[in-house]
Amino acid sequence: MTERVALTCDAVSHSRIGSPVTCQFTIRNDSSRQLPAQRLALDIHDYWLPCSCAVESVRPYSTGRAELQMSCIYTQQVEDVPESFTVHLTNTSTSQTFRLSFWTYTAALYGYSPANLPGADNAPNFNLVVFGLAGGAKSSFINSVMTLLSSGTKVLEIAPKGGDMAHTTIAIGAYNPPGTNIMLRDTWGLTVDNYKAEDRILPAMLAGFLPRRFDMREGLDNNPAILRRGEIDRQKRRAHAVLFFVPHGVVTSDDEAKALSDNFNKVLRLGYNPLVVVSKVDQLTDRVLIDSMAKHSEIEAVKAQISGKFAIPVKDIIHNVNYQLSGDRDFQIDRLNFAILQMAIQRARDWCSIEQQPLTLDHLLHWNRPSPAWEPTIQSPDSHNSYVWD
Ligand SMILES: Nc1nc2c(ncn2[C@@H]2O[C@H](COP(=O)(O)OP(=O)(O)O)[C@@H](O)[C@H]2O)c(=O)[nH]1
Ligand SMILES: [Mg+2]
Repeated sequence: MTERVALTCDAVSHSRIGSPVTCQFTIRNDSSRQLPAQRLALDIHDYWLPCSCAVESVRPYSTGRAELQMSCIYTQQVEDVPESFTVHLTNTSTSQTFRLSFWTYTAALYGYSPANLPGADNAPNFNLVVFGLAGGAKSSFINSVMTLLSSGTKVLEIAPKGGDMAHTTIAIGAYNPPGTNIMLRDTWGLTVDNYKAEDRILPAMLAGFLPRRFDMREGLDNNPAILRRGEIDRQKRRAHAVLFFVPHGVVTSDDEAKALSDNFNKVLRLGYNPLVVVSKVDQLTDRVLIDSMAKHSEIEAVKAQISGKFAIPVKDIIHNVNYQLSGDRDFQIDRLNFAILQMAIQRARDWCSIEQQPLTLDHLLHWNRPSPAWEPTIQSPDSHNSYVWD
């Protein structure tokens, strides 16, 4: 007799990747015979640990319930995460595949802390500075990460993102996904007119001297009080890794490419090996939305061009796609941004694993002005109560 048994998955816990996922099932018996007590088991898979749960006997034309806790094999990587899983009832031929429509890939990240790493200087968080061209999708990336590290099903929009000048990031932002040791620092976008070679704003920012909400247009030439205040606890804001956002179209603009190249080299001289993120690659191919981690020829071609132009190994360049509209989470977008975040944290850990020479106040005060020392009018640091020194 073929059993007339239907299996539906009613709920999947909003789990973080790496931590167990709890799924609730309904077992409907559409036959006139009692369904015996049995087990509901996950099909063998490279990503999941084998697991099963008890299913009580189900009377004719009735339903039963089961709850399965699925844990991943801890050595598995983000690339291995499947988008769907299959379960079967052990005493019948019923088997069903379900999609996991969203994921939060974060258990591994929650374990990371800079504490005890010699170069971290007791900083509580990994400070990941999101830098790059204005309109390069920096703030959108931060929103993608805040969504990724949340446990909900909806896309979050926390960092103000652009589209028009009024919404472009000017002040420094700092975003700490709840429960993590990650602080994403949003910055003023690079254009052909800012972050000039003689400007100390980027070194001051990376060295942790500048607070959240600091308007980066203000500059520092008339503002040494900020640097003096920032020096007190600069180690907790000091950058541990820099993500360098390059929209794919940059390869067509020489001026912007030069500004990027100059600042890329400046970041290198300041002791960081930036992770280059080529953004908005959905404009190159839609296929990235279907398999975000695969190699797509259009994207690989742009990576090769950028690699040649900036002398960066292709393996240090990763692509990015963000959530565009608030709505529901997406497996492929989460998956790709998790990979970016994981690479950035690895860079931060590498950076922290060696004792780093901090840039001093003296160094910043004398930035590009060897002598005499720069000492313009002193302002009171209290004049900017809105600053947040976190
Ligand atoms: N096509 C596409 N557009 C994006 C993507 N990410 C961001 N954008 C858009 O690019 C514009 C600039 O984004 P924003 O995050 O403000 O850039 P920022 O200046 O670097 O912070 C906004 O209109 C975003 O909606 C993406 O992955 N694909
Ligand atoms: Mg921005």
